[in-house]
Amino acid sequence: MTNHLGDIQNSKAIIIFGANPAVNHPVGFQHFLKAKEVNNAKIIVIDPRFTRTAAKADKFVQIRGGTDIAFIYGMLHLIFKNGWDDKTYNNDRTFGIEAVKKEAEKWTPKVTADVCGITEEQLIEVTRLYATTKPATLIWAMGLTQHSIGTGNTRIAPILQLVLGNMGKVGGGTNILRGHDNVQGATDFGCTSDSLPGYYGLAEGAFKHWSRVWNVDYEWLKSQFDSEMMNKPGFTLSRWWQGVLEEEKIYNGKAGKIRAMFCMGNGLISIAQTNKVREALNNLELFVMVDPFPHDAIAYTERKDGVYLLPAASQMETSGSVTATNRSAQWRFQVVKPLYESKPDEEILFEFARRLGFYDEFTRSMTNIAKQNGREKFIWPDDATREINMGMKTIGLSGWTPERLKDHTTNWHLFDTVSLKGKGPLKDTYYGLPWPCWNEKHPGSPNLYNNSIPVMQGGMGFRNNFGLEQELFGKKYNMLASKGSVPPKSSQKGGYPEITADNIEELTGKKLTEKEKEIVKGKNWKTDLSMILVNKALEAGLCPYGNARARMYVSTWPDKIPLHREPIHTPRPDLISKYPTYPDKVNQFRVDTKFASLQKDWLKDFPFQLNTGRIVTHSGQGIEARVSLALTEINPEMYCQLNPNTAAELGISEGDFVWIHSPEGFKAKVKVRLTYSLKEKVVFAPFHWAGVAQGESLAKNYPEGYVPYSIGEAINGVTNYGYDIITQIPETKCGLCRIEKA
Ligand SMILES: Nc1nc2c(c(=O)[nH]1)N[C@H]1C(S)=C(S)[C@@H](COP(=O)(O)OP(=O)(O)OC[C@H]3O[C@@H](n4cnc5c(=O)[nH]c(N)nc54)[C@H](O)[C@@H]3O)O[C@H]1N2
Ligand SMILES: Nc1nc2c(c(=O)[nH]1)N[C@H]1C(S)=C(S)[C@@H](COP(=O)(O)OP(=O)(O)OC[C@H]3O[C@@H](n4cnc5c(=O)[nH]c(N)nc54)[C@H](O)[C@@H]3O)O[C@H]1N2
Ligand SMILES: [Mo]
Repeated sequence: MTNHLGDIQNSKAIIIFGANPAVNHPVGFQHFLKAKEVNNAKIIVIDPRFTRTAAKADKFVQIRGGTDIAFIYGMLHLIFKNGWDDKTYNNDRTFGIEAVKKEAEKWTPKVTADVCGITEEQLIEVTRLYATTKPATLIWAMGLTQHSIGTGNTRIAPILQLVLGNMGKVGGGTNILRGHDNVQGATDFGCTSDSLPGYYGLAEGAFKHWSRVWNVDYEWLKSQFDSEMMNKPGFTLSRWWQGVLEEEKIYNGKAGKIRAMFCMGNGLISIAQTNKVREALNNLELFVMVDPFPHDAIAYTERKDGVYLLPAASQMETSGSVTATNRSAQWRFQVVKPLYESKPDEEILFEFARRLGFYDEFTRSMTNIAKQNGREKFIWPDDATREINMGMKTIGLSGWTPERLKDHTTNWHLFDTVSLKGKGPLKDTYYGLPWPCWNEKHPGSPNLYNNSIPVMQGGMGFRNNFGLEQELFGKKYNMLASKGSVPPKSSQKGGYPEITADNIEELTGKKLTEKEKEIVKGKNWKTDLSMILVNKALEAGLCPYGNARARMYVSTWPDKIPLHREPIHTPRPDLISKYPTYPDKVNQFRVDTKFASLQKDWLKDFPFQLNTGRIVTHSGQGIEARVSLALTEINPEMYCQLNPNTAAELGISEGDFVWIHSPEGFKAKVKVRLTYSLKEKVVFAPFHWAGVAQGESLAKNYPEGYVPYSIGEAINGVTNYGYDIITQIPETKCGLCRIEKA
């Protein structure tokens, strides 16, 4: 999220792609409604379903799933044609618009309407409204990401905002509504298989940086790995099962196939190919589940040994910082001590580290921090937070001291909900210190890339992350921002590169002492633990990461600019030759991923489109709500939705059971609810149920006395094979299926 929920109240137009905040972010959605009521903002919803969010919209366009790139190019076509693009902004602050313009030429209203399944008038009306209203914000969530072209989707949306000059503006930006409590924090802290904490990557330099922070010898760290694999991304959550089953080639170094699984806080049945997950669970040698609840995934294995369920304490029983969707942090204070035998996650991890023989290394930097503060033992989670302050420069977490975070949380009544600005003792800070919060004096950055305010008030340009020069159409482009395009009070008059020991004196115009020079030698702002480089840059009004151009064109990616590609299982096979998916990909996160080899005309056998998502009374994989009697009572059973006309054609009535068949040969038995919110031949199903597999109840497999109040077919048993080309997120929003009356 570049801006924040309150800031949406400053928007005059809000376009929502593939998000249903009325249902999934009902508290945050209040800000959208206020923008409409108080600021007369126009809400535009682009979704294959007429959702509760769409019910509040001024304009709703019911596009075919998986065609957002086409739709946005259709908008861009009209924007360029009518001169609605912000030329000064793009001249000064972006790179690659020529390539976008060239692609947009192809997307006339006629072509776009055909691909998206809409009318030309709808596209024209929405584009005129959105492009001529400022400031305007763009919202997205899972409707854009869960596709084989998910990465393309999440690039084209900011490109639209850049072309219109909406990025880095109050009331503008791209506001991506994140999922779980603290999912932003989990991402920042490196819970992905291709990066160390803080997006440092997996290169040797990244490991060396963190070994300095952790105070462990780099060689020791290296010795923990199969050296060949240390710098390679691991398996992803969506494909771990392939590493167990080894049906296809895996690239897992000396270790070979996966034999053990330790799962902490995930539903497991929430990923696509549930039947493969089930098989993999049965084939592990060891399966450890750390969760507050006796979990559905346990029921998916028949095994009687090698399975351990460790009771985790819940969030009420733990404390520490959690990061909200807008990159701001709050301190969570413990409400009660862990009940019964449960333990907080970190204690379980400490215990593992102890038994595996690396507790000392695991906790060393916290112990050092304690000693520096005259204490014998580290304090959890305060000293862990201080460790992060020291190491996570990339996203600017140095200013998130435990003291400041607690101060903000306990005094939250002192902050304005629209601007996030504090009052009284907390004036000149923004609530939760949204990152980057460069140092202990920095107020946090409510809106990313806002170059109209000084860096020490939360301003900045775009990050200099991709070198100083790029080539496009045979011409070389400087990647730094133009002269004049710079936050006020800066020692530089225009663009500048990221801060290093070598350029700091020249950029700030200030000399370092000999001692300082010695300390920062060979370092840059990301790796200098002394903070000298960051602090000196800030004193000169410079942003540590530089002041560069936002990049629309990426020469090293499969799609240099986003391209529309039909879903692997497309309901428009006639469009495959024009908009084919990618070639199959070899060794992506240690497995091969199929694209082109699977894309064909599936339609004659699987004539219905399958879309999945959420309902308000249930959550995620569902265990947390299906063990609540009150919530289960509101939505007691798994179901799918169908358009009444489609149902009538199949002789299906409300309440009938159907079999949903997938191209992979799996099936699910589900009750039908009828609704005109879906177009004909589209099926929608929530993914909150588990405990029934291809019609078979797994109730017998739960620990005795722990069957949830409601179990049901997991729709991920039939969501189709399909993964994003960069991230490997499953294509759960765009599949095909066949429906038969059960
Ligand atoms: N009550 C409740 N709230 C939740 C959750 C929950 O489980 N229950 N989960 C949380 C989590 S983890 C997350 S990630 C968020 C997710 O929040 P959302 O992304 O809002 O959730 P979804 O319902 O998965 O999908 C959003 C919308 O995308 C639409 N869509 C599907 N395909 C396409 C497409 O190709 N293009 C477009 N434009 N739209 C499409 C769907 O029809 C749906 O209306 O919600 C969070 N909030
Ligand atoms: N078909 C389809 N599939 C989807 C999606 C979709 O839209 N369609 N959406 C995807 C998305 S966006 C998401 S985020 C996933 C969600 O899928 P999951 O992440 O599997 O969902 P949750 O049910 O939230 O799982 C969280 C688990 O953590 C446990 N837990 C809660 N607090 C703690 C704690 O403090 N410690 C520990 N150790 N455990 C805890 C809960 O009891 C629960 O079992 O599903 C994905 N799958
Ligand atoms: Mo999510």
